[in-house]
Amino acid sequence: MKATSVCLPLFATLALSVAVARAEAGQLPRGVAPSKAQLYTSDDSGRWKCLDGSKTIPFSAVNDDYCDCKDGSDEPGTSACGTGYFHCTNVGHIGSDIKSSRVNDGVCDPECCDGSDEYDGQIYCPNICEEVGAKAKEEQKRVRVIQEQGSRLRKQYIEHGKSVKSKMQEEIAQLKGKTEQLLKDTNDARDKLNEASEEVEKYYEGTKKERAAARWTQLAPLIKEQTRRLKFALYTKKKLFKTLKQLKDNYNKNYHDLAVKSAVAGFDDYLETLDKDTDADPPAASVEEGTADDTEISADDQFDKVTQDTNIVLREIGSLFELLAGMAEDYNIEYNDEAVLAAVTVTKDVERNWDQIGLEFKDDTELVVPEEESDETPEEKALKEASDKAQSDLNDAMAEEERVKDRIEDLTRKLETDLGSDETFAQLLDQCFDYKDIEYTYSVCLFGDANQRSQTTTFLGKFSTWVGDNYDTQLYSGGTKCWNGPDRSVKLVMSCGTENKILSVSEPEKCEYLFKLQTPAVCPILPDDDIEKEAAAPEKKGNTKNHDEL
Ligand code: MAN
Repeated sequence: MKATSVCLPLFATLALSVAVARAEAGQLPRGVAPSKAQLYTSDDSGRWKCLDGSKTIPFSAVNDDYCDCKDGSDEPGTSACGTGYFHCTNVGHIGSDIKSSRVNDGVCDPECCDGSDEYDGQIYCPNICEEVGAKAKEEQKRVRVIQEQGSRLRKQYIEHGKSVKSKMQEEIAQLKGKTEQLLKDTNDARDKLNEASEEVEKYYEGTKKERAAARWTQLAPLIKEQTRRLKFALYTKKKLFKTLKQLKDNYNKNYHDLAVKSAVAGFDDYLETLDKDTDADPPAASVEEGTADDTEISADDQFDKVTQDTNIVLREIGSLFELLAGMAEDYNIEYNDEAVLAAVTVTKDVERNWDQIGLEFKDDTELVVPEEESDETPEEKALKEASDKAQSDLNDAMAEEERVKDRIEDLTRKLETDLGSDETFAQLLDQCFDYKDIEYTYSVCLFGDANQRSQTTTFLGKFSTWVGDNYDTQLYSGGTKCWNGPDRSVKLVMSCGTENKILSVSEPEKCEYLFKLQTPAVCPILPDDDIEKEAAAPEKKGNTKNHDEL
């Protein structure tokens, strides 16, 4: 039915009583939507029943500015009831209902672009429906274009989702079929490596003596030199020991020479530690150089042993010499104690000798053990190569097993993920998006993690669930705990758009973030027919059935 009875703004001089005119026969009462016309007809005796059935009144009482019905249905065109609804026809745009209390309230309601809600002359509300309608149509067109493109993309996502899912299922079945063989391959490779290692071992065991002898030949000069140094050190130590012993036995106790007494006391202490610490004196056997025939000890061990023994003796020389040198510095020459004088002479001798020969104990003349000469035999080379190959085969087999295991895990996770109706979200699975604001860069990998980055990265949560039934809102939870607040979490709300993009990020509550993502994945699915017709519309305007609906 056409809306012919709607009043446009009346002249300001018109009185309210006139404005609240009773419906003429065949005319719709003011404020009644054309779709409700059937409800506003009088019976044969000119009476009308409130829509809630609460009362029957004369039809002429409809819109008489007096509220008769409980539901306010008798006053759709006045504010007498306030509880009913006034319909603005809004020709040129879309009709709308407003609360009847807003009729003639002196405010041009934006819902009534035709100004029909203000007809008592208090205020003039121009009809701007053409303009508003044109704008709304423009906006509708813009949205429609996005939805059409989005719909096409979403259909592609769905196709992709279906094929990806079945491919994943095939792959997982194929990989699972392979795992037993891979395990066997790894075990075989491990057995082969063990065999090859045993062969190498055996070879080394068999050539052990030969190699030990070669090493003895190689290190012999070094061991010889180290042994010579040890002998010299032992000789010096003995000399110092003997000197102190003679001093202790023969010095004249009547002189009370403190320097001498201190040296003797120090020697007594030394003797005491010697009793307790048997290791302090190197065993005589160490002085032997050893030979290649010596199967008990390797050349390297022999060299280490002689070197360690030398170091022990050097430390002792240090202690003994210190006692004598201290005394030689401070003793009382006046006493002319023969034992003391003899000890001082030996001390000076050792000092002189040490300055010349002892130089070789300095760090820069340290003996350095060379690497073992490897005259690799062809057999050894072949065995080593076989062992290396077996090791690398085992590594490859293990890596392949691991790769297949990881892939199965990844595929299982993806297959178990709720990718929305028609698997739409398979396209976005693990796709990541960033959004930069002044302070932070936010990121989310769909069905994965959300983060907040500045100097450091703060974990905002992991995908936990869809919210509601529309597949347009996701929750990421279990993020880093907020100081004095909850664990961080993200609500990701999606809207239709032609590209995947985060539009905004906010933090409505402390540590509770709101990401707005635009994506074709939530665009409405339009029938292909509609889209084709839309695309063809400019050329075939006349033939396009739905065009006016845009
Ligand atoms: C960091 C950021 C903010 C958050 C505060 C809470 O600064 O994660 O987003 O509001 O911590 O202390």
